Amino acid sequence: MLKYSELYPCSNAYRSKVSLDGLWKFSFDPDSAGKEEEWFKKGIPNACPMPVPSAFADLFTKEEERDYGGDFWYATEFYCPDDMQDRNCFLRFGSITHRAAVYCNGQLVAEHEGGFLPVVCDITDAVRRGEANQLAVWVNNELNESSLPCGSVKVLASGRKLVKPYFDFFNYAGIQRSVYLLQIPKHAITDYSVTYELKGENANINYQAVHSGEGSIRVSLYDREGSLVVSGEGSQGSLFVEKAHLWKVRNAYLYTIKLELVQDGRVMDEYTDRIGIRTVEIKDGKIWINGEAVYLKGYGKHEDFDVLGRTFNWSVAKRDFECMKWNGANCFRTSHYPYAEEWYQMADEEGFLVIDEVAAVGMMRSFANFAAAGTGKYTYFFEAPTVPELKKNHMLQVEEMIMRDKNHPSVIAFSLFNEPETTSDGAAEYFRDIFETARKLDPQHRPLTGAMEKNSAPDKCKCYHLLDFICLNRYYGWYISGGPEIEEAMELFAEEMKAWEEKKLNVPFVFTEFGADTLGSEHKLPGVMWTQEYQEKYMEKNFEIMDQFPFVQGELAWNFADFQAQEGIMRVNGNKKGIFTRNRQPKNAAYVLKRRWESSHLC
Ligand code: GCB
Repeated sequence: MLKYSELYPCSNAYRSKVSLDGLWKFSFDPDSAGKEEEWFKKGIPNACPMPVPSAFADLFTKEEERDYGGDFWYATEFYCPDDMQDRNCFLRFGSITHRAAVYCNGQLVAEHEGGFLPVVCDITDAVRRGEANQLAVWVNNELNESSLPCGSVKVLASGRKLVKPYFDFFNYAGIQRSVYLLQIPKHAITDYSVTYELKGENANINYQAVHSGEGSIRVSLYDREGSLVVSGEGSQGSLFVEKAHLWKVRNAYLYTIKLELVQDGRVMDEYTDRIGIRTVEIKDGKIWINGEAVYLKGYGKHEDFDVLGRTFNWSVAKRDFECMKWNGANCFRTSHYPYAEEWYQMADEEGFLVIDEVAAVGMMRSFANFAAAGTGKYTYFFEAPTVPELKKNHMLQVEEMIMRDKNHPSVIAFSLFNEPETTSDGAAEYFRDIFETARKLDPQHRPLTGAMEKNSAPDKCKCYHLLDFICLNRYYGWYISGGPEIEEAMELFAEEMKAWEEKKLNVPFVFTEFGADTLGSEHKLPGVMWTQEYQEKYMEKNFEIMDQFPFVQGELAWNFADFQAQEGIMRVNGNKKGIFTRNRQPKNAAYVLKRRWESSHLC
């Protein structure tokens, strides 16, 4: 029941959700002693107060705390009311990064691998109703070559563990999303999905609902004003919507769908959600939403903000959407992991298109994949003994992501990787299976893709044929021939594009990354690398090449905003490729994108 809790928590006459966010207790466990010493029963020693949700790293002032790698614990007490004895009881964490074990009153209630998708614990038997309950959570933030994302751990001479990501963002960890106590009827709606067919000005919503226990399903659809549009009965069926209001790009219309579980004329459970009628199709080398071709304009993003780290925050999300709307964007990629569900809710409301990415990043053995990409260096990643375990985790997380996000109208595609080594037969076999699995899971059969770095060249890549549209991450004029050599870089860029063109793939290409590190403080005329003037020039030059190839159907600049990354000689307190600063103010290049994205030739 409620496997992965695909349904976002809601409260109504049958269900209750109570937030457990607040000040919890927190303790590092560098010797991994907690499980054996039963801290989940005895309480966690040397605890300090810690907000939940939060990412602990940037809250501390000592290096060994910020950069901590290993086990750590959270604990809190929560009260469970006793007026819902007939309900099942769950805890739902939006995510726990990267792996967790949850204990309720000393009893293990869930274990979970993967740091970016919900952790749901059935505590019906463990909870004490009408009393205070003890909750303890073991967390570990280490990375290895079978975790998503990939990385490794180095033990320093001092004995301290240092997590070494194979990717370019800070390894923020902890309970970074909200926690809810849920009370759900014993016989409940456990999942639903919708698909759409447009018929002239009308539409069919094909729905499928899953429930536990006896009973039958009743479905009702309400318009924006709350008026009933159509209703239906049965676990699956079709709702005919006359003169349907479509969910359009940057012009969203959301209906409310209400599902009820009825037994002998009595409603046992109800679940409501907001859905949008829209179709997605890849055809004739273009991306079509509701039968209209759309050019993707926007960003690769991160969940990242000063002090908050990767903690979800509604105000940051709101500001991000306002900035993206201001410069004419219509799309973003959840690079490089599934974001908090609230991001997708906002995208649904705002009519943004989302490429939803699983945390399959770092599948190339390199501590600076951004620098290693394009060098031709080969690391035999998909020939390692860790691959079967990695693949198992990858498949599970693809499944959890699709289960969680399948009903969001904003989600128009799933990205199943970022920059793996795609040049070996091992990779081809690995990704064939991942894509096959994903294709079976999505009821809407949305396009599947993955973002490919420079080594995934037209003559070397063994995986591009799996992608419904091809996503390229390219840094011509930055990692490749930057600064005074930018004209040469553009020649190389055009050469690569011609090679793709010659393949006559007839699928759309989207640039999912292109960018130049730029310090908000630096100006120079004429521009040099790291100045705002250079970022402007870089963007303009790249666009000149993209515009020469009609099969380019989208451009998502890297990155929406500056973000925190691991320390190193290539990063100045984080990655500075933001078009906006980390506190969400525009750099000069934001105006270049605004002019371009608001001009009609890209519509
Ligand atoms: C990439 C990665 C991204 C990095 C970016 C960069 O190719 O996909 O995670 O942040 O390059 O800025 O180097």
